[in-house]
Amino acid sequence: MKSAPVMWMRGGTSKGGYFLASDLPADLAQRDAFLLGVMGSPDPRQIDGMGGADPLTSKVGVVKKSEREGIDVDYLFLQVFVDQAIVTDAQNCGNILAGIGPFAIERGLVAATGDETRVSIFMENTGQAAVATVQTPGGVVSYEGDARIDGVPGTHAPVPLEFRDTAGSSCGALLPTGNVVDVIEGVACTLIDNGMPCIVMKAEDLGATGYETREELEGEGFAAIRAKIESIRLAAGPLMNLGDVKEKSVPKMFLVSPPKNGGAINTRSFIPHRAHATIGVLAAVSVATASLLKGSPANAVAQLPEGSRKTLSVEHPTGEMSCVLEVNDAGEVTSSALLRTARKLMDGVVFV
Ligand code: NQM
Repeated sequence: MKSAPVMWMRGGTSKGGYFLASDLPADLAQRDAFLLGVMGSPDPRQIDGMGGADPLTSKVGVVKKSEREGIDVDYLFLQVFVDQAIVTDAQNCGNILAGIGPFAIERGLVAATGDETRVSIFMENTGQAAVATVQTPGGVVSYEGDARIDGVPGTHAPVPLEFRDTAGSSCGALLPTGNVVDVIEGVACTLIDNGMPCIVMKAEDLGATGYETREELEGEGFAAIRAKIESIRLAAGPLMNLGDVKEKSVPKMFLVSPPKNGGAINTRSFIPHRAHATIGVLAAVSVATASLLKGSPANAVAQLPEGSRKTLSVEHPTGEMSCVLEVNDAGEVTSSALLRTARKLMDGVVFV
């Protein structure tokens, strides 16, 4: 295949190509080869493709009308590696998810229902559902508005996202080892999956402050810590039911420290080999959930609000992401909600 219709969108703090499933090759090897060509991978600069030389801008959403009860569309997320010839569905992405509702309405898969349209989305990567609320004044998707999210300049139309039952999305259980803390390579870690497989560690236990910039995290001075983080990740993969994770983009790795700007917890994330400029959506939900677990490294540094409906502001290198968590009497997180925005950047045909 040499070309396909595509919409390029920013979803949250990520960016990528949004395709109808019917516009991509049905054969998975052919699909992946096509998408590598679209992004210009493998090449650290992705000079011969649309990718932005960053895992956060080398992403794909594949959408089709759903045949599932109560669901509007099915969404498959694909991470196209930048410098390796890998396309993986082993992770979900809550940022690209923010563009799925608008895209589904724009492509006529979902009819607008008044000023706001709720789109229910089945996330094929993890077999779970989300609901996105899209602004549709006059029945047309609007990207303009007053909502602001850290990591994105300006303001845009709000796209609130709601999740239920995300525990164990990829690992089979919220705590795949059954433990709040596992000590790996001498470091106390929480191996957790509330929508995204994550490993949460105290920054200070790795010799970091937790307040480094993305450049510092990716610099020479941090190389030894990065190597340690990667060896913990490789050891933890099988414990999290993810198998050998050498060539997988999960689990994501988190260094946590006390909040500095009035939030609940401060984070620095590796996804897993680049430092995140902000934080992933389901990753933030997973880290916020870890912070509620007594005895966990995250709990030790967190400032937690009272009540069964908690807004946890998760601080990251360029601001914060507020996660609204509903907690039941047993202290378990039953649902989460976050604010994102999205924007249509172009609609056309991409060539390889
Ligand atoms: O955790 C990046 C992103 C993500 C993932 C990554 C995400 C999520 O910020 O739901 O959004 O972890 O590779 O887009």
